[in-house]
Amino acid sequence: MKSVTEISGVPKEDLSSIPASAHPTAEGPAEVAANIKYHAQYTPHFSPLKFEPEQAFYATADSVRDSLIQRWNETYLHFHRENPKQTYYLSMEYLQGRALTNAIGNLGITDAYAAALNKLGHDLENIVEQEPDAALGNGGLGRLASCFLDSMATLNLPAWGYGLRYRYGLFKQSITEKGQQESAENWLEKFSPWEIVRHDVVYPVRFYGKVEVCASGVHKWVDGEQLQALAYDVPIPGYGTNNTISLRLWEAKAPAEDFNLNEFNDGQYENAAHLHSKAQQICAVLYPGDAKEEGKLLRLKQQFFLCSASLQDIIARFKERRVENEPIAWNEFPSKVAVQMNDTHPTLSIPELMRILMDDECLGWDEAWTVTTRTIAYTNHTVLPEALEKWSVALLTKLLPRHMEIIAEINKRFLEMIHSSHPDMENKFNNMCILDDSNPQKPVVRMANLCVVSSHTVNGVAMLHSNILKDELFRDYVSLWPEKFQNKTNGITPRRWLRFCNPELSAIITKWLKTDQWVTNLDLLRGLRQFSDNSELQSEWASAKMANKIRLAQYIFQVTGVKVNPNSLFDIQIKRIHEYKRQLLNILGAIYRYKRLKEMSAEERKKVVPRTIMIGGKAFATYTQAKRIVKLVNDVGAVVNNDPAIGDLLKVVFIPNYNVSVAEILIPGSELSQHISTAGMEASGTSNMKFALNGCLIIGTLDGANVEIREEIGKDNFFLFGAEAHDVPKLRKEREQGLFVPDPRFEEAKNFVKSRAFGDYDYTPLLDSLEGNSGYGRGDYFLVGYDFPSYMEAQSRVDNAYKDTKKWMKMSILSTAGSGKFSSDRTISEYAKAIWKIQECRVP
Ligand code: 26Q
Repeated sequence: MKSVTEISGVPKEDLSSIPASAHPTAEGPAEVAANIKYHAQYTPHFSPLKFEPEQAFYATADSVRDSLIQRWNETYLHFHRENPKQTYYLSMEYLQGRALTNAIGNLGITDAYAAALNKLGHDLENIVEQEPDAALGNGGLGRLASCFLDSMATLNLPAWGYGLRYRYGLFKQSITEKGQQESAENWLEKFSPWEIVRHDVVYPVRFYGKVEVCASGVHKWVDGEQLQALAYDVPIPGYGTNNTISLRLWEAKAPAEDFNLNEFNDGQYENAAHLHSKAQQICAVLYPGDAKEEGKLLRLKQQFFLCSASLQDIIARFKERRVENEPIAWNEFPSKVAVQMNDTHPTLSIPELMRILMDDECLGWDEAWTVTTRTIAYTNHTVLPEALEKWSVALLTKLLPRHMEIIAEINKRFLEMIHSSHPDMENKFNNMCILDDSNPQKPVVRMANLCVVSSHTVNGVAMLHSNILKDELFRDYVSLWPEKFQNKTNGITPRRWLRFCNPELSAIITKWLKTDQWVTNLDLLRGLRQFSDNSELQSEWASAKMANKIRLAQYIFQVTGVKVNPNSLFDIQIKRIHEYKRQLLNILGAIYRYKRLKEMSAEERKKVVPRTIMIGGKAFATYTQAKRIVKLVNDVGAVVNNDPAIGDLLKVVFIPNYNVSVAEILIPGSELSQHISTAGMEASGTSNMKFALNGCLIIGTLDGANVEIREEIGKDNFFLFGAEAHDVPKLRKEREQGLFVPDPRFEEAKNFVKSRAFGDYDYTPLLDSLEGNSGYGRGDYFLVGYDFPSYMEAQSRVDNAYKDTKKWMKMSILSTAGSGKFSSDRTISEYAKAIWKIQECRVP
């Protein structure tokens, strides 16, 4: 048989000279090439007769996987021997994106792989694009979890992640005449080279059943149905270290013996595999629609599945690592284990840990409670009432009868404690209790309250957000436990979000700082400040930005067919589509700009700064109002972009199917980005940090992490507008009283839409959300109208600043220079020190 590469696409040299031999720890180009060729031939996923980019990607990934597995084994062994306290990050979401560039970058073998692929007739840049995104998350919360893993590994912390291995990730978005369409994102269609299936790590997980009380008084959860959780480990390499940690993703499967061969042979195929198909449902999709009861039940099953499997695994490890033959010292559990809950989604780990300790390990309530509350901590990511999880008591009782008993007991004991120790707080019961039976027909469990009562630490994700938690949402608890509440301002990994996605700018930074240490010590970026006026740096900075803008323009043309001018101001808003994020404010601003442009004389138009407005993001499939916003952006684009009178002066582009990989193209090419949520509603935001780090200026409200970004980069370098969080309730009230007087420009923009300037689609329900005087979602709850004039005024400041290129470049350099604080390395160090109490455990 011919060797694979001899018959590949366009061989650059005589490929037959490259042996197909295994070099699992290869670091030089020749050995790497041989190892890639080895995988193409001996662990093929396709016919070995082909070596097109896709085949080359899988062979390359398999080769990188060799290096990862080696380090990952060493890390596990090292942690096992050292037995340090370890953190387990529980999250229903991880937005990992692609792994290849990140893996070879973190391992420091990018050049070797680029050279090796060249030898094999391929281009690294082209190969990495073959990889589908792993999108096991929605947005900020999932991406945060992924950035955290990168930092935990890089900081050599004994920590790892637990999640679910969804068969289909976040839906794929396409845009048609009707607006957003969703289709399944089959990221596992081919297979994932980055996971290691662990047939040795399997746990039973029970649903339904009943509670029996033994003669000893011990409760036992029995019967119901049992599935199995099977582990898939994804190695997470740190940057510039051997430490490689695990993201352990659980998959549900039915026990093998549950396949009924007799039924199958009898032709009853569906019955025979009944439990198998039930198991498949659990990890089928991220966020099953929950309009119906079935959807709610499935989501609850997913949450419990994650909690139960992870805790069994954590406890097994705790037992495995104790001194041989010694009894289990449960009081030491919290000095070996820290569990962090990413929002309330893994809350069931609280009653599940209690249940295991009491019912399986025979601890008493008090002892179990001490262990649980010293182990578990909770991060809150939202104050929006509709995003605070509530589960119906009926549903919990049916699916998890023993857990419901335990939750009720936690509630009862909490209320008794208040009654006896803080009788003055009894009037706060309604706010603080875990069980809410204000509607006796449908009592619910408030998961956030359960988390606050049962965690040793509760944190918000930006200073402003943490203060809102303390002053409003959790105010009553603060008087009970002031020490419990902390802030941990979010961060992003500088590896993915600067070093790898923006190599041009990275090289300039390294050159001027005379070190590349900033990649792991982002505060060093501050050193750029002294050069912010330097015209040589400014011109290098400008050319890097231009190169990235050109690349972005090409991408836009490829996915939308719209030609945008790289000399226009690139203005971007990318995030989940939500009314509180106010993409509607952005597009109404664009509509007003368009209308003005049309009314201008040719002479006036000459003074206008050309602008390309890009908006991207997915709307939840059942969120009708958000989908109308997507439709409006696309309709406006269709008119504006084809208006010959406007030309390059304005383009409005909707970027379809926004995801991590798309963000990696958009962010480096951005000049202005919009973070314009109604003040007090965005817990933190993390894309604001990514943009600022890449030298993009921000137009934004005093919300979430914007507040701290503005402080770090300097007030003069931030285009601030809008109401402040503490004014919002008063403004809403004034609105209810009919005191709001809209700005004429706002009326003009809305009327332009009403005039059907952008097509026949009926935008009445969307525009109506900006009218009226009362009620959630009506009466302009998100204050778009109130903030509009101040937004437009800030946009004029943007245009003026952009006319002065030197000034703009200086601001851009200062944005990057001021972004050091927003490294997830800083965030994770703070968690490690103040919440988890864990220390570095570096693999030699
Ligand atoms: C709630 C109830 C029922 C079903 C689903 C949910 C649900 C699901 C996902 C609630 C919230 C989420 C996701 C929230 C999220 O992504 N929050 C973002 O977290 C980021 C990281 O901290 C912050 O930067 C963002 O400000 C915040 O919106």
